Amino acid sequence: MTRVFSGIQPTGEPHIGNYFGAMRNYVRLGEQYGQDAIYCIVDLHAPTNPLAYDPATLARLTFDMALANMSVGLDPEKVVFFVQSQVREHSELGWIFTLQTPVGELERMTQYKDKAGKLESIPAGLLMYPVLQAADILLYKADTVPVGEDQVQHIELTREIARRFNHTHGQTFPEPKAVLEKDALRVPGMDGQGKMSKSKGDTSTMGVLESMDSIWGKLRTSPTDPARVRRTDPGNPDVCLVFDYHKLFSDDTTLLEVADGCRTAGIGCIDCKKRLMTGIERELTPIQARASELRARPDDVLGGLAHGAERARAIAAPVMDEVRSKMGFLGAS
Ligand code: AQP
Repeated sequence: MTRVFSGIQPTGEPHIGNYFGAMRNYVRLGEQYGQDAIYCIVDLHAPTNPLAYDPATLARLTFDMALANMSVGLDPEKVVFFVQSQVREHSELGWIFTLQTPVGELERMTQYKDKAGKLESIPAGLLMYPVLQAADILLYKADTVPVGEDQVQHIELTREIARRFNHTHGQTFPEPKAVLEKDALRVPGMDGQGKMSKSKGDTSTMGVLESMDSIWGKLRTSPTDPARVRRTDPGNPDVCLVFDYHKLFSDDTTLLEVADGCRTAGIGCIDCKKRLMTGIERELTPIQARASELRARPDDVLGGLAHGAERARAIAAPVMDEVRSKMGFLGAS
């Protein structure tokens, strides 16, 4: 039996990296696996990065993340969709896994090194992030995890954590595998500085719910092939950020035309960007229209999440009973 689990952090407005790398996949797998597709807004993870956490906005960002996912097509009636802090078992299983995970393994995680490198004082929670993530996945005995490429190392660690627990306490958890969206492994940021990331802020991201004017404002000045200085210089689409976005948003004909136009200097960068805007509008406008409708009915969003948390608890409770019993806790059934 396949069971899918994935989480998304409410650390900012969802962007097209999240959308193409993960959210679209959530919907597709949700259609296929229904109640065995479990998705979670991982709010307990958000405060692990003090640069991206603000208590005054966490609740709004959590709501907006739910709204965005529902607008993209995630149906809380069909799948299980909820907020992590509403299911206490995540924290409990996370603690149990910290007991068995060597600190050295956690210090090797690339995401930890990237984020810790920017901080003067590193919260222990940042180091423990992938342990809680393993608990998120294994609490549901999920074996399939749709994520972007940046999360593959964490999923490998989850497999290791499952193996270690099974070895010590007997077969309990599956060893889950990451499922990647091959066309959107690592969507680059609009500033041209590495992957698009919520916590890098507004200059890096193209928001799923961002207005077309605002997107155009950033796209107009975003970097292209640095060797193409004048309009008459031929360019190389393979080193151009805008062409990376064309691959996500444009149809095959447009893709061929802009690539050819760039190489022969037949199209200027601004015209190329305008053609990209057509694809962006086509993809995001219907999502944004659904988001506006849903925003007028906040109880539907909150009700969907509450219903999801109830279903999640029903799956998680017997798994935690099993874990407590195998750990030898007094009174565990
Ligand atoms: N640029 C990206 N390209 C492809 N996939 C991406 N994902 C994130 N950025 C890209 C995937 O989106 C899912 C949810 O991500 P997350 O919220 O759990 O955290 P993240 O990977 O750390 O994403 P951000 O935007 O970079 O958030 P912050 O800045 O808060 O850390 C994941 O499956 C991720 O792979």
